[in-house]
Amino acid sequence: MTANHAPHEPTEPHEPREPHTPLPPPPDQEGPETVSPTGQATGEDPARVAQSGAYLTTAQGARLYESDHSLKAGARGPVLLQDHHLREKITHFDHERIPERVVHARGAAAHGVFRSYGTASRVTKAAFLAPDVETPVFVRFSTVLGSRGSADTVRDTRGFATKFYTEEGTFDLVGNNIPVFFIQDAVKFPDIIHAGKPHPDREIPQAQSAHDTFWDFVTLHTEATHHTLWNMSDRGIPRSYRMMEGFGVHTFRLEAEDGGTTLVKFHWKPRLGVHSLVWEEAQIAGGVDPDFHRRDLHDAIEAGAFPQWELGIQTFPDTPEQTFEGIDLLDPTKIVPEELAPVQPIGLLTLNANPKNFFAETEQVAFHPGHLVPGIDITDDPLLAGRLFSYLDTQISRLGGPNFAQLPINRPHAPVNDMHRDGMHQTAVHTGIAPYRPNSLDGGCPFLASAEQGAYVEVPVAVPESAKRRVAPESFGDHFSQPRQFWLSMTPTEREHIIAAYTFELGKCAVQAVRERALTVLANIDPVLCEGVAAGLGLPVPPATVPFADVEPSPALSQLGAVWPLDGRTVGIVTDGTTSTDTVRAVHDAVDAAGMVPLIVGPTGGTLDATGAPLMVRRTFATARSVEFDTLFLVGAPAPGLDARGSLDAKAGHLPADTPPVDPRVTLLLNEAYRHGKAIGGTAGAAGALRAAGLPEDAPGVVLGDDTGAVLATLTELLGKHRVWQRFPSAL
Ligand code: HDE
Repeated sequence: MTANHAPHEPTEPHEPREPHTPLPPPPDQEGPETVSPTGQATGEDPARVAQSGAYLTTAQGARLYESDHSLKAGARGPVLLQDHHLREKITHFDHERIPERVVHARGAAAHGVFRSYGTASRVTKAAFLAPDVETPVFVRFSTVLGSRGSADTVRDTRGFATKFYTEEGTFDLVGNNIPVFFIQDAVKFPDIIHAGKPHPDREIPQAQSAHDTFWDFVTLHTEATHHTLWNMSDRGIPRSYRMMEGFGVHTFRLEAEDGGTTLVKFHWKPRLGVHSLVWEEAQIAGGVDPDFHRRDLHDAIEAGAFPQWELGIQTFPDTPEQTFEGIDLLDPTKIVPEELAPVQPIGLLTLNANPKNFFAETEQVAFHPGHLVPGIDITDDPLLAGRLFSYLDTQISRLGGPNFAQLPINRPHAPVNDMHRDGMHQTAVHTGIAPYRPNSLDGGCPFLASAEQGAYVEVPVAVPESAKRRVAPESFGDHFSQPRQFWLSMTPTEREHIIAAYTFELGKCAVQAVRERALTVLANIDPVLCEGVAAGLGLPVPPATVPFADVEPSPALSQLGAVWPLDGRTVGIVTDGTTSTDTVRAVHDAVDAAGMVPLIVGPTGGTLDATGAPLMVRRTFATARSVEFDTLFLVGAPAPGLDARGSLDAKAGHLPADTPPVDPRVTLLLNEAYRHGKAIGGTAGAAGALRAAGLPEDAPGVVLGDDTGAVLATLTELLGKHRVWQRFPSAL
């Protein structure tokens, strides 16, 4: 038997023949220890047990001598039913899939750590929020509507669910990237989801809100207006999971050591800022790289550009009214503007390890807003109440029974002694004979804890005295003032994007009455919005049916204006295979040193070695598409060389005579990057490629020159603002 491979040692091209023990999982990927009912470790980590020994075996551990052929009556005879290995292998395969999540089916996740600043300790006794406590976390991001295999970049809300494995038990913060929700009462959840999901007859469209049933529902049910407006804004198409905010949405109640309570809303603030795709980019990415966000998260973590978010809270006095500045804190369709209640940072989340097995971790992780720890309690938000039921219930059908908390990714890091027994997929071997209490036969174990010993004790909030009724509070009836506030808080460019999004989505609706009703809703938000969309649809502008609320804009809602770090941003270094590789390398290394990801794009695969030291090509003109790059740097004169294709463009006669032939794929790359507001830099020789693409050299955000350091410095500055916003002229 040989020694194990070092983890990254290149493997041999042929199948190794000599048996050796399987590689152990890297330390950060080991599952937490299994703990018995009496708090003792119950043996080996199942992740290891699942793959031990050097030989291929049946599920029962019998070694196999052959696994490529079924057992047959002779080489050409029938396959025999007695082939237990065939039957076991196929049967297991037949059951490999579990039901996908009914919502949030498409997701990507990462491991990380949360370090608390301790600033929350004045309002909560939660131990993981005490100063400098580090808590392991697992975070899953998701889209809502699409199936497991749907594209990442669709227009949708994104899930942002965090599992904190605290010493007092697991706390799940199951939030979204949009701070409000479509409905105010859980009983409406099947309605909004049925409306958003594909039509039940043809099961289309996939992962889209641009269809009649969605718009039918949200225009009849106007409490959805605020969330829908956020969806139609750039928030609906994030550039990256790393560049989204997260929100707990509901108001929670924190309890301090002295029993004092505070109402709070949770916010995640990304260190990289909040950035979005432009719609055409999102659509192209949906085709050329449906895994765009999943890949981005994975690659950033692999490259060591660990994404970070600050967790913050808005705090409000816990008054009997549960309102703040007139805003009903129990209404999940309302925000509290940050200008009224600043977000106070309480800790830092860093995602630093990718899952090793998608199914075991990302797919099997089970979140639940009812996973709470002492110091964090719920409020009477009626949407939250329904969620407290739904998440536990859904895991039972999705994960096949009530024992899903035993799956490695779901196991609490606190000792578990719950007296639950048996059930489907029970993997613990419980000991003792008295899983009930009170008992004397197991020595009275386990014991109840007092609040001082860390028991979860609900805050004894008074319940309002009232008759049972199926009604909502009056304040829940205001559906338009905050959508108007959001609209007024947007910059002209963001407003243009919103108008374009509504026009696209409603343009995809076939039913005229739905489009007309949608315009009536928009008329109640703002006339400019309504007129813009009506013009695009070719429909008359209806009058508003409610008076406009007198609201102040909240500048914190706009994504534009600030300058952000560039960690993990992708720079496409496009070259032609004839330029000195030393020049290309210099640009590559400078990009790398700036914390960004340099990707060399060449005419073909392999190595560039025109002059200078050889350099590997990472993308070719055939595999590169603009959406992958945040900015382009053209080195040399890409790309004469592919004469046959390149000269086609020049011959077409629409270019100046001195225009060099340029590969049309490079032209496309440049055109798309330009249209999507991306900065484009290059050496002086790249001017011809820009001309061939019909782009002016002096356009905003285009910078050429042979001082590559200076060009990169300008590109970096532009990229800090995310896009060259001047390329989106706005009439608004
Ligand atoms: Fe969810 N939601 N939800 N939701 N939700 C689920 O639980 C549900 C709501 C959110 O990465 C399901 O395990 C109801 C708001 C995220 O695994 C299900 C209602 C918010 C995820 C469920 C809501 C969310 C889910 C599907 C209205 C933001 C993905 C699979 C009362 C605060 C978690 C599952 C992951 C998933 C029910 C509304 C966020 C069916 C009934 C509001 C991020 O239980």
